[in-house]
Amino acid sequence: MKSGFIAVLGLPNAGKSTLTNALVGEKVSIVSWRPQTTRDKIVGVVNGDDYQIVLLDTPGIHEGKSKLSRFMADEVTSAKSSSDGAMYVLDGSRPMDKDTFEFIKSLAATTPTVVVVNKMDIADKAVAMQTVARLSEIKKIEIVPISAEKKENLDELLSVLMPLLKDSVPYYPEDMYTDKPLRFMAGEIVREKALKFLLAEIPHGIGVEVTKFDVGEDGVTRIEADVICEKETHKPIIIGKGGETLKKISVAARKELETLVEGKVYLRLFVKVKSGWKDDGAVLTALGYAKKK
Ligand SMILES: Nc1nc2c(ncn2[C@@H]2O[C@H](COP(=O)(O)OP(=O)(O)OP(=O)(O)O)[C@@H](O)[C@H]2O)c(=O)[nH]1
Ligand SMILES: [Mg+2]
Repeated sequence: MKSGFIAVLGLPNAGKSTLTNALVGEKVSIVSWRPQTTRDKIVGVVNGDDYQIVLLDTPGIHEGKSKLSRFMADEVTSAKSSSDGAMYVLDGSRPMDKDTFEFIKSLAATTPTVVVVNKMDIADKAVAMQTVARLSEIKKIEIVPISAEKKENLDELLSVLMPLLKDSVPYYPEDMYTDKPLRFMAGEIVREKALKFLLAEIPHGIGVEVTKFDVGEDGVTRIEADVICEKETHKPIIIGKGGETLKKISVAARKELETLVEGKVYLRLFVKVKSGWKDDGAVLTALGYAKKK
């Protein structure tokens, strides 16, 4: 039996969470077309007959000054330091910049690294080949072109991840594919739908706090959550004309939550303004964006 922790690293929007979900075969991490979707280190467990890979999906690396940005950066550092190897995910549809090349080079010097060239389904082959050619200058890395969205070449990816694992019993029970409770997943699903239905810059300023998560004797799961935004002017935009936008978010979230809990869900969303919440320790703790002791 071989098992190991693999940190999933890369720039915002590269497809780290899409890939994590594809390998796990379950949705453990939310996905959106906007950068900086993932905020926490998310565990996704891949079980095979004789192996277990514990993926640590991470927030895309970006510069930011808020306490939330620092929390996100710490989550990446912690994933890196607690893993046996790294999977660096690149958006293969864009030319690789010099900083990324240097980052991968220094990563590979300290950690067994597999570089994943993702989005091959939409990539210009010449651009992707150029990236692969440049990367092959780096010693000791494996390079695998894939499409996470289309689930292409994932078997090849798994086979190059195998040597990064250690002889070890599995870390997680076979039926456990993530470590986060349903309550956390509920907040994330609401945030994913908010990212989907809201325009412009507002989504980056959104946090979701689940204030109630009860399973009643009638089997119905009652969930209440606050959608937190930064500015008074954002509130009517999130609610929408006649409550239309919030309704869209709520309906889409409820549908997915019902699949997740395998039962009926009542979901109530409230919009709250908390200016500067990304720097407010108490709010960050309530949202789970604080170091666990
Ligand atoms: N065409 C195509 N799109 C992809 C692929 N993988 C991911 N995407 C899209 O790329 C966008 C970003 O995907 P995510 O998985 O959220 O990216 P991420 O790296 O986790 O982003 P952050 O959490 O913000 O760091 C989404 O719109 C995905 O649907 C792929 O293989 N092909
Ligand atoms: Mg992500």
